[in-house]
Amino acid sequence: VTVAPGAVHLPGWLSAETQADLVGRCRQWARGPAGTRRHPMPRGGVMSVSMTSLGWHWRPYSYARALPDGTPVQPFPELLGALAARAVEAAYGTPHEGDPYDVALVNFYDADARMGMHQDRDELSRAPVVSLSLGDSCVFRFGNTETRTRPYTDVELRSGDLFVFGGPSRMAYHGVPRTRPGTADPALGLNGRLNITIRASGLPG
Ligand code: MD3
Ligand code: FE
Repeated sequence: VTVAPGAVHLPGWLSAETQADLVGRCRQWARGPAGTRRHPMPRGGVMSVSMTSLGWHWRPYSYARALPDGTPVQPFPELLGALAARAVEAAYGTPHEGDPYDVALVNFYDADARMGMHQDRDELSRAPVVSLSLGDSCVFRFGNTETRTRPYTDVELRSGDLFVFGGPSRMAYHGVPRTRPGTADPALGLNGRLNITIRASGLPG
C-alpha cells in the first residue's frame, strides 16, 4: 500500500517465525554493553522510548562511533542489512542502490511510551528508512515535510508490518502518538512494542 510518494506499507510482511527470531535478537542486543537507554532530550526531559543503537550510536541529534562513556557500539548485524535490501525490493520493486545500510535503531515502547512528531535528519544519506514493527500495535502518524502539525494520516502498525520511507517521504514528520497495550500475540512473548529501523548513515566506513 503506497501511503504517499515513496512511503510504502506492507502489512504482515514478516512471517511469525521471523518476528519471533527478531524479538529474541532484540533482547540480546538490548542486554549488550551498549544496550538500551532512554535518551535525555536537549530541551529537558527524557524520551519515553528505550533505544538501542547498532552500527552507529544515535544520540540526540547525531551519530557517533561510541557511547558518551566510550563503550563501543555493537556491530551492525548483516542479517539486518540483508533484510533491509529485501524490504526495499519488496516495497519498490527495484533493488536498493546507493549508500549501504549500516545503522539500526531498536526502539522499545512500554504501555506509556510515545514518540513526538519529528523528522529523521541525522543521516547524511537519503537512502530509504526501513521500519519493522513487532509486538503491540500502535498508531503511527505520518505527516508532511513542512510542519509537525496537520495534515497527517494515522496508520495502524501491527506486528510483522514493514514500512519503507524513501524519496519525497524521507523527510516527512512522523511520530507514534500511542501504542495499543495488550494487542501483541501472546505467543510472541513480548509485553510492549518493538520497532527496528534500518538506515544508511552516509558516514565513512
Ligand atoms: C518516516 N520510529 O526511530 S517507525 C524513529 O515506530 C521513529 O519507533 C518510529 O520514528 C517507531 O525515528 C516510527 C516509522 C518511521 C521511521 C523512520 C522514518 C517513519 C519514518 C523516517 C522518515 C520518514
Ligand atoms: Fe523517526
